[in-house]
Amino acid sequence: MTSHAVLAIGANIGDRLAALQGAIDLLASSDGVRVGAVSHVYETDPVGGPDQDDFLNAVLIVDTDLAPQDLLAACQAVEHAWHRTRDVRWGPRTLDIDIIAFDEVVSDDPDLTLPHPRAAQRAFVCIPWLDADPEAHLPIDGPVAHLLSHLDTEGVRRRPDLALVIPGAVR
Ligand code: A4P
Ligand code: MG
Repeated sequence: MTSHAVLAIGANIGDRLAALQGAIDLLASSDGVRVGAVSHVYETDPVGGPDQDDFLNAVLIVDTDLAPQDLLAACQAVEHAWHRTRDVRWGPRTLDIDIIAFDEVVSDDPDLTLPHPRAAQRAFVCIPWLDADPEAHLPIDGPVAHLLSHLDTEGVRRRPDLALVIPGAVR
C-alpha cells in the first residue's frame, strides 16, 4: 500500500544547500520512497536551542511503501550519511529530516510522534509545506493555510536564488 508522507528538511552548518539537495537525492534512491514534490528554499531564523546560525529549510512530499518506522529509519540513514551528530537538542546540524505527517496517522510514540508535535507552530515548516501542497492539512490541527495565518512569519525568507530539484524530474 502506498502512503503519503511530508518531510521537513533543514541545515545550518556547512554547505546547507548541498545538504538539502543531498537529502533529496538519497531519499529518492532509497527503496520504497519516491519524492513527489519539493518546496522553495527558505532562509530561516533559528527557533529554540542555543545561539546558532540561520537555517535553510524546505519541505518534501513523498510517496512510500514503507511503514512509518521504516521511513524514519531511512531518514536517519540519510542524516547519518551527512555526518549528522546529536550533541545539543535543537542545536546546529548539518542535516535534520523530520517526518511532519504520515497519512492520517496519529501517534504519541516518543520515537516517532505523528504528526510532528511542533509542526503547527513552525512557520519554517508550514510556509514551504504550502508550496509543495497548497491543500496541505495536519491531522487534528486542520488546514495548514489556516494554521499559518496565526504564526509569525517574519523569520522565514524565501531564497529565490536557490532551488532544489527532484532527480529525474523534467523541469
Ligand atoms: N522523533 C519523534 N517524532 C519524530 C518525527 N515525527 N520525525 C524522534 C523525526 N523524528 C522524530 O530527533 C530526536 C528524536 O526524535 C529522534 O530520535 C526520533 O526518534 P533528532 O533529529 O535527533 O533531534 P532534534 O532534531 O534536535 O530534535 P527534534 O525534537 O526533532 O527537534 P525539532 O523540534 O525538529 O527542532 N529552527 C529553524 N529555523 N529551522 C529548523 O529546521 N530545527 C530545529 C529542530 C530547531 N530549530 C530550528 C529548526
Ligand atoms: Mg529532528
